[in-house]
Amino acid sequence: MSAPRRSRQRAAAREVCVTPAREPNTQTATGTGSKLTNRDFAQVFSDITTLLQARGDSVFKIRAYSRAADTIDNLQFDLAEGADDEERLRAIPGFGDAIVAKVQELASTGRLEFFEKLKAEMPPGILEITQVPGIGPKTAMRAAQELGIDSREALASSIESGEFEKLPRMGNKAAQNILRHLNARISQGDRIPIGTALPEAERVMAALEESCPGIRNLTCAGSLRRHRETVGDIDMLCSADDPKAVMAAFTSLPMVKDVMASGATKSMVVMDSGLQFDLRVVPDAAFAATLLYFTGSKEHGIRLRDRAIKRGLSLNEYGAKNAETGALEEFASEEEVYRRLDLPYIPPEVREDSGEFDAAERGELPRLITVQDVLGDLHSHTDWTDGHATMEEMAAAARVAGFQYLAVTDHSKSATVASGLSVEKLVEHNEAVRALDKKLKGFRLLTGTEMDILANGELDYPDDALAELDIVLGSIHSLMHQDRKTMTARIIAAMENENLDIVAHLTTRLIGKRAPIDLDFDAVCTAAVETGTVLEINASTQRLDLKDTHIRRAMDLGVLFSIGTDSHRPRQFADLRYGVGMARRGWCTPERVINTLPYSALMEFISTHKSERYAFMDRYEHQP
Ligand code: DGT
Ligand code: CA
Ligand code: CA
Ligand code: ZN
Repeated sequence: MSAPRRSRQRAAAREVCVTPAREPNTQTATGTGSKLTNRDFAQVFSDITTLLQARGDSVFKIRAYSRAADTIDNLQFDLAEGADDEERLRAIPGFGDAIVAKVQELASTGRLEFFEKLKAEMPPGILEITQVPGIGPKTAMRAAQELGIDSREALASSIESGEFEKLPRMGNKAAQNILRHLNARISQGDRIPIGTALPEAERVMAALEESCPGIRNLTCAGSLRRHRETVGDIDMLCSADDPKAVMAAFTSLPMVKDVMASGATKSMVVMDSGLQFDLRVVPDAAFAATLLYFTGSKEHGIRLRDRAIKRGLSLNEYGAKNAETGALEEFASEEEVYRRLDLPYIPPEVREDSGEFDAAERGELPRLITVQDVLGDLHSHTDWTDGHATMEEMAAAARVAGFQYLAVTDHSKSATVASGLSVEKLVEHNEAVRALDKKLKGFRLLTGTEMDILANGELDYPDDALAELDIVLGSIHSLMHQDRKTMTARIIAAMENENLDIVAHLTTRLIGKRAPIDLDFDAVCTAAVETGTVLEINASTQRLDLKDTHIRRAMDLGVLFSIGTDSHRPRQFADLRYGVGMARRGWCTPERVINTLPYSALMEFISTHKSERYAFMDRYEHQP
């Protein structure tokens, strides 16, 4: 087990570019001086696609740009660096004269005249409001021209005033749904999704370590270390003998855009990514106490200080001061601080003052699941449907990421946007999975599907087709605005089918973009336990679904989980860590997650009748 473990850590460390939630990039490539990434190029082409669609341009032109955006997103080399090599550009599928010229212009000047002109010709706000689910380019155009809507805020007030729903083919129900998605975004505010923040923090930490050899113990703290799904800013901490040198290195990193504050031991900067970073430097002896303090949460810290006072200590950023003698006790680790306060170590993810102190006192803090506990991935896509790599490439990448097995779960027939597989194609797909599985040594593939749960809870494939598969995921991909009662009944009806193993991304929310479906969560959990169905913790950075509070509640209700990366590209297997982070925040233990089972035990689990699977998992003895 030690070999794959090492390789997964390596893969995770290399992974500095986890797909961020797509944002309209209003100042795309307008020469900030820094080199464009492939994502920047792809974003420009995808924005062009949107604008051409809005103005009703030719479908061929639209398709050319949208295809270019997609291709660039999936490119294996750096476009900005390779842009001079015209032959290489022309070899890229779909790169004709127009695209090649635009890539070169962008790479050399940082802007694109064609794009700037297009933006100037169109009403403002099109790119912003097409980001809202339910608003396509055509609707955005009509909203702009007929109602003067030029921003999310203007859109929200137009819906609230009842104007917006009068647009052709809109109506009150559709308008209200758009408003729900808008509100989901507003409640996130300016907070950054962890899928953007963590890779960005790793990029900055790597650069800082390189430019400042004297630095020790560099780590993130704050909400990022606690793995919250969004963070306000990024807090970092380190120790060093020469704090001034660290501050100088930090504030002059190439990615720093603005220095907001810079002191002898503390600086605050804004990076070119727009993210705000705080860095503090302390002496080695104070590091543990400071880390504890700046990891938070604030509420957890307050409870810790209360406990310290009861023991005649005053806890601060440097250590614990004896209230009588004034002597400062220092600590070599966070564990030591907790021990001094008669507590076991409490992991950062559960430091939210939500019951961790009581559990710790009673010795009932669970052993939280780790990335190393997860042995296989049960959710992935290939180019058989909407994935961007072949089955062979995905299997190889899953293995490199440290997994021992992988379920290939392409989409079912109703998922037309994701080019779902017909029943006949599904049979071919199974054969392909089995054939590849035979070829691979020391790695196993499972056949599977991510199948739509239809409007009334019926499944998208007939039972005899499903019975052939190792893993059947069921997902809501359509009719997401059903009312609570209908939706709950729909999901429970699907779970009652013996062939449905796992419900994937239950609430369908997209962080900051799409509101969750309305459902009776407790009723779904109860039905999961009763029917022997597993609920997925989807690790995709846009989803994180179930989220922490759901997982915690479902743990209490006795639910079993799987953690799936939902990878559509090879690099996304590294997203496992985000799902594990959510699981840990939900107090989830390895014993409750079926893909901590070794391959043979997992196969036993799925060949057990659904009604006996929970009992199987209860009986199973995990190796420590
Ligand atoms: P964020 O940035 O909004 O996602 O949340 P945090 O938790 O990272 O909060 P932040 O960045 O304001 O501060 C980092 C940590 O510093 C926080 O988790 C706990 C500690 N801290 C900050 N302000 C206070 C305070 O007023 N009292 C206490 N006890 N701790 C604080
Ligand atoms: Ca913070
Ligand atoms: Ca902060
Ligand atoms: Zn899905």
